[in-house]
Amino acid sequence: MSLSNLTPIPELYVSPESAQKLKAEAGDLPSWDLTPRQICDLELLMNGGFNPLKGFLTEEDYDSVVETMRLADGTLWPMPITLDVSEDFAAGLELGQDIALRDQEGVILAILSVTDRWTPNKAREAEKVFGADDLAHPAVNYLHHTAGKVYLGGPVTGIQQPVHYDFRARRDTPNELRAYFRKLGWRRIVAFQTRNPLHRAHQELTFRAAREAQANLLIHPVVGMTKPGDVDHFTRVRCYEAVLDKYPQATTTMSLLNLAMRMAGPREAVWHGLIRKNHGCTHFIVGRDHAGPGKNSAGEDFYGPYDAQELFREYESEIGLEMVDFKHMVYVQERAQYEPADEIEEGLTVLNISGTELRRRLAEGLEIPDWFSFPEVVNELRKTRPPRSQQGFTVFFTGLSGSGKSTIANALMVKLMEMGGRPVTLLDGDVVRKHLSSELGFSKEHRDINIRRIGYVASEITKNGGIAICAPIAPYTATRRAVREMIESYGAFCEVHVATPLEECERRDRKGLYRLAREGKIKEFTGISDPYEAPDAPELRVDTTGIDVDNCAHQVILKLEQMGLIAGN
Ligand code: PPS
Repeated sequence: MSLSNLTPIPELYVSPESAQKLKAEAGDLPSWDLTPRQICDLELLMNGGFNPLKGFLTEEDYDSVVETMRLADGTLWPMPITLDVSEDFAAGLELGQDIALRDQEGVILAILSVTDRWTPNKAREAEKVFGADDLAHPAVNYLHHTAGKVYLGGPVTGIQQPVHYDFRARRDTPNELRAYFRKLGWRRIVAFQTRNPLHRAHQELTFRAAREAQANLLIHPVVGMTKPGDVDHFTRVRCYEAVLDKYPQATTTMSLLNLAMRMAGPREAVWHGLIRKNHGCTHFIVGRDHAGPGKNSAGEDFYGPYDAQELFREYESEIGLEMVDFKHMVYVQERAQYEPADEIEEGLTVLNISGTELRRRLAEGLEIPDWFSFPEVVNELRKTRPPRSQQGFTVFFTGLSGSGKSTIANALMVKLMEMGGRPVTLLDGDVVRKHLSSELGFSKEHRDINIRRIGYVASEITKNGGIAICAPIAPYTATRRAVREMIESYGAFCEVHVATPLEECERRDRKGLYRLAREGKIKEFTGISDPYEAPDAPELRVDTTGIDVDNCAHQVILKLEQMGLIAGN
């Protein structure tokens, strides 16, 4: 079991000539524009990374995978790989029909022969696959808020690989890696899955894992989709390249995997194992809390720290890959070296920096000791994550019409401009509706589009180091959450609930809209004839009743200081 079988595995691509022909004919087919996650899934389907799958799961396979972690024929497969689409698109199809799958620029990557179409029970999928129907789980949130309502299934005919412009030399299909191992005579290969930068502890544990398994090492980082908020893959790959030099020459290689992770802990570990088996590996490192999604909405871990190792062990022979348990490595000061935490005698000084502590040190511009990481890695991280007081951020006001959002937002803008250092942009509700969303009304659908547009612009401002101040009503929790996610991948998000009560807003009725709404002359008016879902846990809540604007804006400034976003004097 521990010697690799490096013969090629089946791919779903047709010959270049057939691909050319299919492409020419596909112009007449209905087209589905793939989402970023679907592009990742499709790439691994086509290149054999998801072998033995031959396409997107049928309904029967899906049910079986969800319930039993097996395809309907009994083959082990723990993750539903489904093509989610909109109801409108699905309604226009007939079973048996071919559809063209296109990337975001419209290039046809594959043809899907639709054999199945169904509306999944997403709550059941969440419970069974991710362990809880809890929106704090990133994949459950995706399932309910991003994925389409209908699933299509059927075999895929591969036309061409998704195009990547970055790190091309570092991307390998399973067959390319197999050929590489074959060429170098590597027969035992231990894979290390990662979505984080590598520091000295990781280097030490992977090095030890390879030694223990008497295997060569494949560092196999995920560059498709990882957990929201992770260090972007461009930075990570530059870090990995720096660390690669620290391994003994000719024992180790690195290849990038365009996988869209689901953070499904134990099931994900089994899935990762099958994927690495397809890539020609014989051993797989499974650590503490493998592919863990973080805390659930009750503040507890979704999975036990060793659940993934246990499930993997149960299926080890079926996966066909040996597990190498992750040894939690810590730094022993007296010996000036890393050792497994469970092997250290009492009385020695153990040093460790957690992920959270590292982020804090980077955010505050503090020193990161040499025993923890490599100077090259720290340097890369600092370039991407300057201290918080130099990063972009977004202040997002939400509240009823007339609650005082715009007035406070204006005051805040002036105060921030007085401080200087970063450009400030105000995306006020009325201004946005004039310049960005003039065609939109106030239905739920239109409000959501409006807020997502604001979120998008704010995320671009944040990404580029500016301050965005938004002040729409933004009445829906789910949409505000989506905006938060968009922005938090680039910088901080400070939600301010302007909680002035409805009676007070109506009493002020600055624009005379409440009167018209009461008279039924304005439909769907927030607070009167349309809902407002107040935020549960905003960074700050202010009520303008009896407090002047300057004071409210000052409260926001204090909050921003507390969050480390503006440096105190
Ligand atoms: S939303 O829900 O976030 O998209 O709304 P927003 O873009 O902030 O627009 C709010 C301003 O539009 C005016 N207006 C209405 N508000 C709520 N409901 C209805 N039906 C409506 N029709 C017009 C209103 O003046 C809001 O301005 P603010 O600044 O909030 O008082």
